Amino acid sequence: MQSKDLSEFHQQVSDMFPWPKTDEEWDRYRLSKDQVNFFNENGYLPGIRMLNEEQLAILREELFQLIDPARHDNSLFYEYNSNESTDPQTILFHALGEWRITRGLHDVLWNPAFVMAASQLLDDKPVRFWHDQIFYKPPKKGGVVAWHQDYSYWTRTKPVAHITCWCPLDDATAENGCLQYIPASHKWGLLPKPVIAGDLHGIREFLTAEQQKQFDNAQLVPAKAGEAIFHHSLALHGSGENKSSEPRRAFVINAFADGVVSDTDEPLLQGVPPVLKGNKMEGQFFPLLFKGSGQLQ
Ligand SMILES: O=C(O)CCC(=O)C(=O)O
Repeated sequence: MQSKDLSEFHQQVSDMFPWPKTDEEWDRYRLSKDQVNFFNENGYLPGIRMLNEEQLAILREELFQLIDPARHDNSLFYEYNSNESTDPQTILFHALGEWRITRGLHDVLWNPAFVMAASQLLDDKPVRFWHDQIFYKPPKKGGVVAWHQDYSYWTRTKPVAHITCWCPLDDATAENGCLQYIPASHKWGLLPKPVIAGDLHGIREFLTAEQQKQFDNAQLVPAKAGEAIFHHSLALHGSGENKSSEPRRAFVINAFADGVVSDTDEPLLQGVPPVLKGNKMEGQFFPLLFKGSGQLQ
């Protein structure tokens, strides 16, 4: 049976993430100036609490169902790769489009903690949804995500005004393949795109000697379950194998400042009607999530 397509609903369909009613309630989610400065300087910002234990339990259960193609209809995913790893020894599950299928992963787009931080890190602009992702690294043999810049896969949209929120459902550690960043690499400009689940260091051949040297300063960024890391779409990042005996599960929300346009006449995501070149990204698949941190609703 085909699931109901939750992309038709541009608000929460559950009461999982209570929407603040007053400016004071919103202030709970507001990033400090130091946090915004850290992001602008380094291109990433860890330690943003997104989910409590109850919300974590719901999203873990949804993800558990989604990674098993026998347990749900996966025709609504934009992409569904049970194993995207190019290394036969490892497995990397990677899918896009879960917001269309399960209630919690739909409603988390309207999580006040997400929309407030995203808007502040996009210079207080309104936040529009681009797409979501699941990355699941199974125990012992979880594959790598190669060093990359997210925008290198998104040049069909412009200008660069995109943000990523990466949220682990398990504590992410050096042993199970937490994210790693090169601080300030978002100031390097656009690099070529590597094969995402290919050689961890594939990008290096495109880097200058000076950029290569910055790998000495790469930061492993462990994160608690439910605590997100935000990053700039030009920040160079990747993640290693999961060698632990537990899974490493994460979902990702990709968004951009309202006003980003399509730069192609082709479909922007598989199965989604094209937004013609030069036209604003909006409509059923690209909902406005938040009017902006200066204009609370
Ligand atoms: O989950 C991972 O290890 C990689 C995530 C990632 O690269 C991203 O969200 O851009």
